Amino acid sequence: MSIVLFFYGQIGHRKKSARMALTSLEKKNHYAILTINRPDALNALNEDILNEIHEHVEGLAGDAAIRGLIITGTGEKAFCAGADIGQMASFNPEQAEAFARKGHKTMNAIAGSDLVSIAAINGFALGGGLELALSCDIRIASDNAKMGLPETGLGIIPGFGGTQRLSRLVGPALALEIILTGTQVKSDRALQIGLVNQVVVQSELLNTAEKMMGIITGKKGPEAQKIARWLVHSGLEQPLSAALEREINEFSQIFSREEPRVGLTAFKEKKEPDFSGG
Ligand code: CO8
Repeated sequence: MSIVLFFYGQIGHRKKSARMALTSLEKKNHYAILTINRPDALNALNEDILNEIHEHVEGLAGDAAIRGLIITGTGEKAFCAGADIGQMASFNPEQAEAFARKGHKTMNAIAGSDLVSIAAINGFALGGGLELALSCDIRIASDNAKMGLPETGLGIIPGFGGTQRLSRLVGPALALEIILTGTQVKSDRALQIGLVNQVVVQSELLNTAEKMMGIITGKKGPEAQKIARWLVHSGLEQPLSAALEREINEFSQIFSREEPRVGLTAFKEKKEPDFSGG
């Protein structure tokens, strides 16, 4: 049975007493689904939403049963249309830095946690919305999704990690094309350039993300997955020779754990491995 938790925050332009859920968290078997609930502003990220996402991720990190996180947005129009433009309009440099740091803290919490993350992109993912998706391990988009970093058209730059995470994912030339033209990349092209892993019809989006997450958090060795994920991410910041050396080291170290015995023996005995013993 799934458990639904609601977090409440304040919407800037509403009266103080009027509070509504800005994000929701639904726990399934071994993963959780985090949904941004601000459809009237196309799920744009204000400080409250950034705080809530961060709290959810921190909370899940303390839940040993949960190994994965799917992030999506309410409705069929937008995953997230970016940082709250209204909130940013009056920023001075100090406020801009504080907001950028808050965004980075949230994105880094997702990327740096032990949770495997999938962004289920159900429509527009622009600016901070795409940056949120880029902080996830895997992106699955609906066929109506449009992704981009339109910030330079607003006279600002991507400030929640986009200049770095996008170029690492698709390469500097495509990242610069996307950033400097501010174009909205449709899902078929996003698939072509490796910005998303898969494109499905809107009605199948969450099912597809859940199915993939079910496979990931199902019958695989959780420690092996954790190490492999860490090697992929941390290796991007290292010279190849050092990253390859680290792989050898981790490969040898894993044999001091129980998981290889469980997995390799099960294969020999033609049984399903049971990694639940840890
Ligand atoms: N922030 C606040 N409100 C928004 C945002 C946003 N990013 N995007 C849409 N909305 C609101 C609209 O104002 C509108 O509200 P209202 O009904 O009250 O007028 C409502 O959502 C619906 O939007 P539209 O009427 O515009 O819907 P359309 O279908 O006509 O257009 C678009 C959809 C194309 C997505 C359009 O809304 C749009 O262009 N939105 C802005 C997209 C954008 O530029 N995003 C980047 C923002 S900047 C950013 O993310 C920087 C991140 C780093 C920050 C660093 C910190 C300093």
